[in-house]
Amino acid sequence: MTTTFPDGFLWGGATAANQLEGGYDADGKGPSIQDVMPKGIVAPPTEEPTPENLKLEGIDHYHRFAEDIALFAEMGFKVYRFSIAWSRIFPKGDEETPNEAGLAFYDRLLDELEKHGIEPLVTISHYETPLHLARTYDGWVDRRLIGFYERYARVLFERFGDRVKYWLTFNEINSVLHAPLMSGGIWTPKDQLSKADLYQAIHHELVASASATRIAHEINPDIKVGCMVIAMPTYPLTPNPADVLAVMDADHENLAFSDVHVRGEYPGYFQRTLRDAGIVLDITDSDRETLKNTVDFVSFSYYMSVCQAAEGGEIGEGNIMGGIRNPTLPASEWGWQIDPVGLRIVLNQFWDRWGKPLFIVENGLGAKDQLVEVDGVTTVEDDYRIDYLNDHLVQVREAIADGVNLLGYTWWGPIDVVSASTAQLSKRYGFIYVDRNDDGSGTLTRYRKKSFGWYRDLIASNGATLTV
Ligand code: BGP
Repeated sequence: MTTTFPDGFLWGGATAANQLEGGYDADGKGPSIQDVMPKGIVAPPTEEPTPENLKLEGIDHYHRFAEDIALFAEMGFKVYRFSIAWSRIFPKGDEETPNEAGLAFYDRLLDELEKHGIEPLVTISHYETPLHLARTYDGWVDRRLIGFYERYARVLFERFGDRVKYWLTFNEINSVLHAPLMSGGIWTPKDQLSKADLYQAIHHELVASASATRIAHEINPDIKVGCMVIAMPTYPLTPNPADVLAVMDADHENLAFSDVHVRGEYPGYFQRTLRDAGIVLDITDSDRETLKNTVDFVSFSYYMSVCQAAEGGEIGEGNIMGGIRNPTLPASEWGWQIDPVGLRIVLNQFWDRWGKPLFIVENGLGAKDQLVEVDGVTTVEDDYRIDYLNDHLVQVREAIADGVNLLGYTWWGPIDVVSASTAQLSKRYGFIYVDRNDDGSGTLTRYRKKSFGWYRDLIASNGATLTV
């Protein structure tokens, strides 16, 4: 058996608290923005949590985490990426002292991972800003969020820093321009926000991220902190230089966030964007110093590529930012275009650009699954998911052969969770099926899909069972 995956490659899966935990008000948890987003990003938030919001119960991981982690262990996971719900730790977000019961929950979760020898990878903020911070401060538009986040991050590093080596500061930080509420906790509706407000919010998040990196390294120099961005390779729709230039502009908008995280300062093209828009950001000398605390690695989600053009082209569906449809590629049932080669391209692009270790912390296929009985066992014959996974990992193997330094790969939603964009449960990513439906019905029983055994064998062989 041959494999180009390095020894110690971190195979696993990734989730986010608000999409699977449930227990939305358990043990002193305060409401987060997700508790009032019953439709994800496809409709405005509600005033109060409403029963039709599937995230309030999620898949009840809050009470079933031991069972779920045992299933991950059965697949041989080396790493599990999860997020900490900010409002479990600081229910409103601006308190002085944390909620002990919230911290204790993550102690128990980490105990379970340790029992199975699974390395934790923790996202500090995954689309779940405390609702109070959104409503009272308008989220990251307000500079005071930096201090609240620093306090929160410090509590986490002090409590868990000797048990958790890998940390991510913000999930998909480059999505703020596209999903201001979900990504930036910004309560003002998107169409009423000025560009200046959005860029100021971005600046505050970037400073908070760098500050958290500094705090983590002070508390424990062994901690590795990464940024996390949506990777969306962008192709010119035609060879027309104007289209290639449109790609450059789109790349700049997407990559600025990691450029700052890796280089510790704003790139020239970003400053030009601000100049051209007549925006003068409030950036203090102390902010500039803080930004110099650069990340140890770059992590990203990868679902799809897009095209860009100076004019024309048909806008397609996509992961938050989207773009022009590529006429050469197939798409998922939700219109996200499937492009395994794009993953190799983006891995090379990122490695060439930053020379920092990379981590694929999300990749996956949302699909409608059908439960069936096979030899008396309830399962899902999800060959489409296996094909997607196989084809993407073949390209990952190629990228590693190209010389890319890759720490690991975590499949998005190894167990079915509530979708971030549409808040559906029927958009399933898991190797484990959860009996819960979009109308909230279901027993919450877990079933192993066909992909469960496929991924288990793949991990056991360190990638050697891939087929071309
Ligand atoms: C990413 C988010 C995740 C996740 C994933 C799949 O953008 O970081 O939280 O949900 O996309 O997206 P969706 O759930 O919308 O299908």
